[in-house]
Amino acid sequence: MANLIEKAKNYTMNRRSFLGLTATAVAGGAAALTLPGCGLTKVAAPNNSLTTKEGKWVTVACWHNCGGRCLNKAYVVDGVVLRQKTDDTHSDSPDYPQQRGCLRGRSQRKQVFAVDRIKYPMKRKNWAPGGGRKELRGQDEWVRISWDEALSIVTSEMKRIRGKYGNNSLLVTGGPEISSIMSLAGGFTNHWGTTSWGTWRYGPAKFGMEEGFFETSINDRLDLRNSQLIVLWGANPAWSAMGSPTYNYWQAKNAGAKFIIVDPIYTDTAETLGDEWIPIRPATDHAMFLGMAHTLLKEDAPSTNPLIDWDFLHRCTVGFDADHMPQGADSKENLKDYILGTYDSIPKTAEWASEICGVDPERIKSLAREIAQTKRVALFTGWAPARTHNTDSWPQMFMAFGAMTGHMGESGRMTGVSCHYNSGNGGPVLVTPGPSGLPAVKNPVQDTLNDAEMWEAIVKGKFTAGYQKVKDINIQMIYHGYNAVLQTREAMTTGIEAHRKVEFVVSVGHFLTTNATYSDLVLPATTEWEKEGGFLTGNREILIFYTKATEPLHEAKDDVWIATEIGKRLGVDTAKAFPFGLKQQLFNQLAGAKVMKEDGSGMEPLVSITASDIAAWGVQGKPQQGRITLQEFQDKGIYQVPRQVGDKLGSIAYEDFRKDPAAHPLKTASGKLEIHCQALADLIHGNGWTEIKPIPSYNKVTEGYEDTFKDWQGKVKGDYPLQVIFPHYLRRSHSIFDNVRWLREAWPNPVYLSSKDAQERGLKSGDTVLITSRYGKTLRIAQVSERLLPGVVALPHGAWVEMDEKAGVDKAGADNILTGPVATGQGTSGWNSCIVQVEKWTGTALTADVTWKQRIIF
Ligand SMILES: Nc1nc2c(c(=O)[nH]1)N[C@H]1C(S)=C(S)[C@@H](COP(=O)(O)OP(=O)(O)OC[C@H]3O[C@@H](n4cnc5c(=O)[nH]c(N)nc54)[C@H](O)[C@@H]3O)O[C@H]1N2
Ligand SMILES: Nc1nc2c(c(=O)[nH]1)N[C@H]1C(S)=C(S)[C@@H](COP(=O)(O)OP(=O)(O)OC[C@H]3O[C@@H](n4cnc5c(=O)[nH]c(N)nc54)[C@H](O)[C@@H]3O)O[C@H]1N2
Ligand SMILES: [Mo]
Repeated sequence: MANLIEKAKNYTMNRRSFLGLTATAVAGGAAALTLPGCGLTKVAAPNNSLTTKEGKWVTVACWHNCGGRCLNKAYVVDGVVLRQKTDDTHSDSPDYPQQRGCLRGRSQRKQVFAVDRIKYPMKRKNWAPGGGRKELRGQDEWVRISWDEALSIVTSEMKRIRGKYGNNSLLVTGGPEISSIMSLAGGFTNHWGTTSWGTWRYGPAKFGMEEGFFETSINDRLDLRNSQLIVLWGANPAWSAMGSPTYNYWQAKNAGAKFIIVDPIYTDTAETLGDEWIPIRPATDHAMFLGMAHTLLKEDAPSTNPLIDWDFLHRCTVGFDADHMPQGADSKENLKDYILGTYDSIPKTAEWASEICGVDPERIKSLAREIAQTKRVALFTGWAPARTHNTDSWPQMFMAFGAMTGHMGESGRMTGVSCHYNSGNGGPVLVTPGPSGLPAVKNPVQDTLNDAEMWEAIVKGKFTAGYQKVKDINIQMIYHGYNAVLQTREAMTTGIEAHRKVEFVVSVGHFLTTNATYSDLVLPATTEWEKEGGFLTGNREILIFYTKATEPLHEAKDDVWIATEIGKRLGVDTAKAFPFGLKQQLFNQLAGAKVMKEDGSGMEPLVSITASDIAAWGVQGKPQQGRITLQEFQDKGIYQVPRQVGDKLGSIAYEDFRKDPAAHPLKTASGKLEIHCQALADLIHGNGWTEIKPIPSYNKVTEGYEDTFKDWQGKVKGDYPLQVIFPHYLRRSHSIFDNVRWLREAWPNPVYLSSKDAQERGLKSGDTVLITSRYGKTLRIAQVSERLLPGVVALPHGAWVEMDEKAGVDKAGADNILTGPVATGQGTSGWNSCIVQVEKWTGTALTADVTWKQRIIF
């Protein structure tokens, strides 16, 4: 195996030979290499013996949680990936686009074959049963150990801790494999949250959006070309939805659509697609919508200036005005009177909104008019504006405005979430794998910690379990499976404290990530490239089937093996969780894969399987007839449903409902879209943190714009005068890829500051700055830009924390060092409501992180 790594290194270290090998294959990705200051200075002689050997192109996994759903192919010789390419399975066209990868996917061999992979099980030098010197977690040395010793330590600590404190003292933060085994072993404390969707997570199903609506709240991409105006509200597909979304939007632009982007940043999306950019303060979107709604209510005149779709409102919604209230509701509690200020004497005018959101009142009004007067509008939002504290009424307001303007349920007209892999492409899934057949195992422990409170619960021994229900909890072990929670959940400062408090911490993963750094024991896991295979789903039109590129590297083991070995040592019947192996699971998913019939009338089997396929795979199964052969699916590695304008596979969200709401009711008490929704208010109340009204009234955001002032009326700024947001960044998929040097070089991870804020602080691009919040401090090199609204700071999401313990300062720009344990509403992760100060750093200046020492242990 060591030899294999050496071979890979010889190739990956040699920039010139890399360029020679890949000049045609990675035209897009190669941009990364044209920048100066490459960290790859060590040039080894190329190992020519591999280049002369015949290899094979394999569809490999691009398995990270980014917005892209792209084809990634690797040219493999002797288990070494010599180059990568992307979709060339068919020629590209707007209707039937190739699924092209980004520079992260194309750098993936740099990740899988990296010198900083965790190669062996290892323990902290000063660890002892019970924790040893726990305060050294995060700064200790590592000692290589055998798998046998590692597994014995894990299981003896688990047994000891659960014997002393009970099963709910074991926190498992992720990994379905270990979760199943631990469930069989008496259970564990789980955690929950809204990481991605913010307040779109649990609330919208209450007021009438379909469960899993994120797939089905907007029309499909071909219909998008029928929209005349596309509003992207807090969505940046050019950065956070790789692959086809921006290309699909581009087709709508070619067809004549105008794009308006509403975002604190003049994003690459605004630059690429935008006709107009409206800069808005973070977490103030709800106020702006109220201002727009007020404008329409004031100016609407049904016969001379129709701006509001009263027909849609009256037939399909409840709660907008006093005459259309749900049963039992107080008729005064309607949205219209709230907006007009009938009972609270505060009309929510454009001027009222402007004070909060920072957009000129005339611009608020003109946008409202334009949306109302344009016939076919796509009103889209990403999740980012909802990843804010105490904005549980924002999704309902967004949908209420869509209903007011009637942009729902017709061609070219839609209102909803456009984000991640469904960006600009809604509708039911057209091709899907079958189930793996693994049984579900129920966790007998009920306790579950909300992400916002998770670390605090460990430190303080209490957590919120509902309205006026605070429960005791005594977590003493943390098992980190498939996740990066110490890095990616709020309140990392408290998180580090929690990790130094408990008796045992173990991590399973690929690199010395933040989770691993603060553990006692680290277990090396295989990447998807070293496993049997799997599927990439999400984009409704494609199913990617990837297979193994190389055997497990070093001493890495897959999560099933690790969980099973732990289970055996705990005396669990592991066959209850894993009755058969990975190959059979994969086969079951292939045999059960379904694709939509061409006439749209239902699903049919995707894959033809013969008796000899079954024999060759060595699995249990029956031959079947499908659309493509198993061999073809494996060779291509993708099935993409052919699409063309006018086919039967399109989708118009809420079309049936709009036509006949009585025959196609929504899943609400009234069967309609509930602009007055008691169930939503009850949900928030029941969680026990905050309260909202049944109508989408404005709630002050915790750590939002208002909180940047110590005196709001007098407009006197406080200690944290700036709002920070955390764009999902091209260098990484969350925390993944942060250590890949090509990507570090291409995307240096600065903090973006507006020129105005920089000038006021005497800062210029290249200066090292200190960013301070109520909860922590971090350093970054400043990038001063005209592309940011003054008052807003943008720190890219996901950099691996690098604490200077003495100074109490992180050097890497880790976003969650700045966020705090603030739980509101739906238990929302409110990343984009966080306030900070930025100042010049007087200590040692930072160097670009591509020059930093890699975390190579052995
Ligand atoms: N401040 C701030 N924080 C945020 C966000 C934000 O906008 N701002 N965004 C949030 C969002 S939207 C999300 S979805 C979360 C993401 O939060 P996470 O899911 O915690 O983040 P990832 O970085 O994707 O972490 C995945 C980890 O799993 C590991 N891994 C990958 N494959 C395997 C495997 O096969 N086995 C094992 N054992 N491990 C594996 C990877 O190496 C990586 O460390 O972050 C959230 N955090
Ligand atoms: N490159 C990359 N792509 C990713 C990911 C990644 O880590 N890296 N992660 C993936 C995952 S899991 C998720 S959940 C998605 C997240 O996808 P998004 O939520 O769309 O991503 P963000 O970059 O956080 O935000 C999108 C835009 O919203 C703006 N914004 C932030 N706050 C506000 C606000 O309060 N109001 C308004 N109007 N605009 C605001 C930001 O400036 C940004 O331009 O991205 C996915 N795609
Ligand atoms: Mo996410």
